[in-house]
Amino acid sequence: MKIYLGRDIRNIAVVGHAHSGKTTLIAAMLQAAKMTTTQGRVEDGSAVTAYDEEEVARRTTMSNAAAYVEWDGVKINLVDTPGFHMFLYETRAAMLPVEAALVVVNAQTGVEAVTDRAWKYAAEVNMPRVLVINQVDHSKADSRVGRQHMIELMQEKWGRQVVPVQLPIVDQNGFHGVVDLVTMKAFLYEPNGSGRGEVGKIPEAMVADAKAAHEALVELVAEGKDELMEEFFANGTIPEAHLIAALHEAIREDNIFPVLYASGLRNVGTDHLLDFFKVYAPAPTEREAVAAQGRMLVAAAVHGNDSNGEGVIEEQEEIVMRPVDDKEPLAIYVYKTMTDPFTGRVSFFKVISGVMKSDSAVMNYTRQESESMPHLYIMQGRKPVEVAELHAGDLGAAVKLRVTLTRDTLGDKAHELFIEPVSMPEPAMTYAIEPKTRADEDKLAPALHKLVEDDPMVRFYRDAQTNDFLVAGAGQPHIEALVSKLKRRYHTNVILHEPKVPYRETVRAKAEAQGRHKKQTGGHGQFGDCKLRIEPLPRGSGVVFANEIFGGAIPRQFVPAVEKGVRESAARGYLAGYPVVDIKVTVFDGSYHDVDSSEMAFKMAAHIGFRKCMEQAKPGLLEPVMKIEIEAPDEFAGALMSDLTGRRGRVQGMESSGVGTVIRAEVPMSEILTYGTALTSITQGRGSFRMEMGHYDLVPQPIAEKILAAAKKPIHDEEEE
Ligand SMILES: Nc1nc2c(ncn2[C@@H]2O[C@H](COP(=O)(O)OP(=O)(O)O)[C@@H](O)[C@H]2O)c(=O)[nH]1
Ligand SMILES: [Mg+2]
Repeated sequence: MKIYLGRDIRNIAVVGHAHSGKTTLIAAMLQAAKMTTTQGRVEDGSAVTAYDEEEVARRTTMSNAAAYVEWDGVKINLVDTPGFHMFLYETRAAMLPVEAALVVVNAQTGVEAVTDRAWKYAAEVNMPRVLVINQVDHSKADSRVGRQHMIELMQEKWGRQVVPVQLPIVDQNGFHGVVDLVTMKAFLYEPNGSGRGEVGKIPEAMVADAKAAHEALVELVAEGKDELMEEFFANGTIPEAHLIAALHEAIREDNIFPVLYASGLRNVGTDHLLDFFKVYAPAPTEREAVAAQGRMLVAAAVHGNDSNGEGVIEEQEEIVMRPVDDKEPLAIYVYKTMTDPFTGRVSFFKVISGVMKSDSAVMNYTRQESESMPHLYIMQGRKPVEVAELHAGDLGAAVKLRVTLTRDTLGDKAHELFIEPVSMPEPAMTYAIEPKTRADEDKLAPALHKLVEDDPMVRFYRDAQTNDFLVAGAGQPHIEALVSKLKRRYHTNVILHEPKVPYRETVRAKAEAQGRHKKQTGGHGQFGDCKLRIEPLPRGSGVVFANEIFGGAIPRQFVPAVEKGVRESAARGYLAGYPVVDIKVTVFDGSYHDVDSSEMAFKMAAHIGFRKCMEQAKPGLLEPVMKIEIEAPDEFAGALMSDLTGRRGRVQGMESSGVGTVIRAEVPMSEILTYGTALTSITQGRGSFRMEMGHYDLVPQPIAEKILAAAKKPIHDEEEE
């Protein structure tokens, strides 16, 4: 394997709505560059970037994957991303290791919701964007949206910087070529699927259109650049070399978002995409220095000396700007880990700076442990290909690392820094899973542990009260895939239970009550007495305890026992055993007995006082309300809205792109536990959603009554006096 320098590398994230054909397009590019012998297909699991058994079974990408193409002296690293709403956090994370996004737009359906969202993620980090209208071969391509109209829609959405740099050649033989509007050459493809085009003449019928489109492009490129403008006005055009250089710069600076055309399935135009990346996409070394959090040790001479008179070492944090350069100290960032049944754990990383050589000893800054990497690889899907070194800006992988997890930064021991990871949403849904047999129970925790390490969105833990295994993730399909992976890969069978709704209890009024615990058993008695006040606090306040005892009505040493009693009672719940939250409990009076008072007695008194307070303070049930975002083709918007209303949902906003609609709403968690199934049936499988925890809200009384009746928690207490 040839060694590539940063300037000869391109890192591209391939993003866009599910089924726009991203995975197929990558397979086609690999085929066009002869990296594969036959073109991989998503249908039979042979597409290079769709190897995960769950993704193959579901025919959809759920996490990022990497591939590379050696093309005419450059290496193009491609990161395949999911196109489903629920997995958008992965798509967002893919922006970190790349310098450009290839935004794939389906020629049949136009710009769909996830494409637009991915666009926004790219825009947030000023990522250069190249657009490809894909599936142009499809019989329905153009018929729904229309080619010119598609460009107009995209310009409306993303600005007039969206400009074609190609025209597709479509005639009675279907889509079989593209016209390059920079060089004004046509590339014609054989229908054999090899992906290689030949230079030909622009079809007669297209000459006028091509000329007009060329001029529109040239004009936009020249805009705001005086020398180019002058050249343009003097000669009516710009020399090709100047145009190429200016277009490269305009793309790098987000002044132009070029539009190309392709068919992944028929492999038309994909070699030209590779050419385009080579010439126009920025190399990693062209990007600005990467901002990272650094840590410096400074001898704090000014701040004084320690007893030995030596300078005190002080730690300071600073923002480090690290240029993407071989001469800088080594730093790598892990953007993904996966556990492959053949290779074991694979850590995918980007070389931020310096040169990574095999056998380097590196420091994992995040975990503060050393890590050795005897071998370096680049990943072709799941297949590691060994390399000797990787230069600043390249993407690579290491296997079987000891401590390293996703989002860690590693590198040269002496130059510690931390790359800020892309933020992750909290898991939206928690399911209880139950091992089927005793043997499954033993295997479950270690297996889950491995899965959790690969996917930062998954959490698993044991419920302290019920001892259930709980697994949290992005949503139903995510958890289902996990369960199925447990079975396939770790031979662990579990039953997936409906998620439990983490209800809470609270109070709606202020109340005061006395708790008295008095018992005479034989000689020694027990005596505790406290007066408590309970009052509501704003959502999210938890339990606040205050002590307003004056004059020793309760001796100071017993106050912590009162607090303990209050907190225990609150955790145990009053209505149905759900924790009581958002309350302030104040102990303001009480009495004691010299001999019979004890911590135990005061704790009991607090339990009693707490329950009495609750009784009068208008207790209520709180439920989690989720923020949900649903996207589906426009025609389902009405049905989705009325379904949401039936689920006590409150619609917060709705946006339509002309082909797809995004609805944002707040819906109580209990009403959308199995929303995935409902959405599939309402939208005939064409909708997707994601959600996250929103806030807690009071459950309306009639519904609360039903929930409480169903919970039927036994009233456990030592209410006695
Ligand atoms: N006609 C046509 N179908 C395509 C093309 N690219 C992908 N498909 C089909 O669209 C479906 C989704 O493709 P896939 O690559 O998995 O899309 P992704 O979700 O964006 O990765 C598959 O059934 C593909 O065979 C194309 O260029 N033309
Ligand atoms: Mg895919």
